[in-house]
Amino acid sequence: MALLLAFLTLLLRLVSAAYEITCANTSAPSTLDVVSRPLVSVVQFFIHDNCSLSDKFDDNVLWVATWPTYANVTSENSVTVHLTGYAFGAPTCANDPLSKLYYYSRLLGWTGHEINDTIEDIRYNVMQWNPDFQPTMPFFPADYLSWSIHGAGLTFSTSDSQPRALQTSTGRFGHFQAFENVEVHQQYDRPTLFRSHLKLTGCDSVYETPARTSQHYIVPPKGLTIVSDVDDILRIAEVWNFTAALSRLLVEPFRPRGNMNHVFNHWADEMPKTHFHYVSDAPETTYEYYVRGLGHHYPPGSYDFRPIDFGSWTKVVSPRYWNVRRLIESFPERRYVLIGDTATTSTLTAYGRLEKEYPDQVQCIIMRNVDATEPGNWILPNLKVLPADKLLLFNVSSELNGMTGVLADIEAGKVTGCGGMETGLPGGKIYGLESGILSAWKGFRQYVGCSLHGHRRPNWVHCRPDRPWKM
Ligand SMILES: *[C@@H]1O[C@H](CO)[C@@H](O)[C@H](O)[C@H]1NC(C)=O
Ligand SMILES: *[C@@H]1O[C@H](CO)[C@@H](O)[C@H](O)[C@H]1NC(C)=O
Ligand SMILES: *[C@@H]1O[C@H](CO)[C@@H](O)[C@H](O)[C@H]1NC(C)=O
Ligand SMILES: *[C@@H]1O[C@H](CO)[C@@H](O)[C@H](O)[C@H]1NC(C)=O
Ligand SMILES: *[C@@H]1O[C@H](CO)[C@@H](O)[C@H](O)[C@H]1NC(C)=O
Ligand SMILES: CC(=O)N[C@H]1CO[C@H](CO)[C@@H](O)[C@@H]1O
Repeated sequence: MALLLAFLTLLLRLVSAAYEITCANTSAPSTLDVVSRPLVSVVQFFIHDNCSLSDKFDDNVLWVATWPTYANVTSENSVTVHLTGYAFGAPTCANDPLSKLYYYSRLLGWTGHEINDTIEDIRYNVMQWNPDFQPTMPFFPADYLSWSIHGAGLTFSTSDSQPRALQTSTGRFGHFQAFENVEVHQQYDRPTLFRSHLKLTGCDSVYETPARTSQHYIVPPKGLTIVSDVDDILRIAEVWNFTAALSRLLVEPFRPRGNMNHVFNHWADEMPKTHFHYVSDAPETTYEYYVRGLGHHYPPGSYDFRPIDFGSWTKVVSPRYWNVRRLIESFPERRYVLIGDTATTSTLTAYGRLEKEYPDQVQCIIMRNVDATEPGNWILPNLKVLPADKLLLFNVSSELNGMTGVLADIEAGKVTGCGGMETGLPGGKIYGLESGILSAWKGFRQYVGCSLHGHRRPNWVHCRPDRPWKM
């Protein structure tokens, strides 16, 4: 009887709880929206169950989240700015450190770790790293536990223009994306920063909607753009180890990988006209961690993340491809060097496809061979999707030391491809279909076998990250 009651209560909360605030301009749901709704409800329930519904918004503030983007020069005195981000409301409880620790330790529990006294452990450890750990610290951002703002309009303004409405409104999970024309009175020969303000409109007047300052780099039509993935190439993430990846993302400080920060900063010093664009497939709700960390260690640049938007299936599946494609279409006369690592399969497929479709723009693909340095990695790369004649594989960042002059030549249009630095595909270790099947099986064993069973897993499931774990 009690079980039935609990089940009914759960069911009721699943169907009744839509963790969203609706404003004036809601859009009709896409087919994918409708199909994914039951799954989304379950996920939302698990995300929100520690924050009571009455706790909604004590402060009644609806926020806009956004990150540095790019702007292309459209004519002599105007640029087209890429605007993207999401709108959210953070319930008071989402900023409560204890609630954050509760969610974090529960996530750890799913990876198979004993969580009896983890809350105290984590609290202790977080304090070690951040003695002034405050509820507002980026650690496990409130955005994760936030409510989405559906159907809000946006106004855009700059220091010398009046607010005007964007031709878009926020989607079901708060996501928005638009291009907007801005008048400028200057010529640009290198990426140049300017600021604008975004403000939500069309929501109930009980909510406060503060304006958010956003940053944009005006990038000239010609030159070199370095597009880079972030996880396991620019920062230590260890995406193949769920426990480590989770802890690195949610509690540890951002740590650059290898000496890639020195390599990038050297390139930026030597080639001040180069544009850097950072692309991650991490959901956009983690943007603050990435923008803060990369901003601290790497040259300034623009960003793209995985949009929380179920508008179309292809965009859900391959956000990296669509993000870089949008960038190339905005600057069709620029040349591109794409950087990533072999443990992120989405990078391999996206880069391979982009090179096929934009062979004149995509000059060189630089990939870190993760297998050479990280024995724990079980993800097998399908390197065959990459063009052998434009591929530079490296093991450690010192191999990129001779690259600066080559990049300058690519920028100047003096050389094509990787300017003679190509390594081609390595002999022996190339996986085709085999890579998909083997990775899927190993991934299945790790995530389903190890993660879902928790610490009660049967002995025959040999879990690689299956060790007692303390931070
Ligand atoms: C965790 O807590 C349960 C119940 O309080 C207890 O039975 C169990 O022994 C504890 N496990 C560890 C490893 O402390
Ligand atoms: C509502 O959104 C659509 C696009 O999503 C836009 O064309 C329209 O102008 C918006 N209407 C209002 C009143 O903001
Ligand atoms: C600027 O970017 C927009 C959006 O991608 C694109 O439609 C337009 O063609 C670009 N303008 C130029 C001059 O390349
Ligand atoms: C990179 O590592 C691979 C092993 O994964 C090795 O075969 C290769 O020789 C290494 N390359 C260099 C330049 O050290
Ligand atoms: C996974 O990460 C945890 C925590 O950093 C570590 O203790 C464990 O040894 C890792 N497992 C592997 C296989 O690298
Ligand atoms: C708002 C709220 O209910 N927070 C609770 C979330 O769970 C942790 C651990 O059980 C509690 O300590 C918080 O008070």
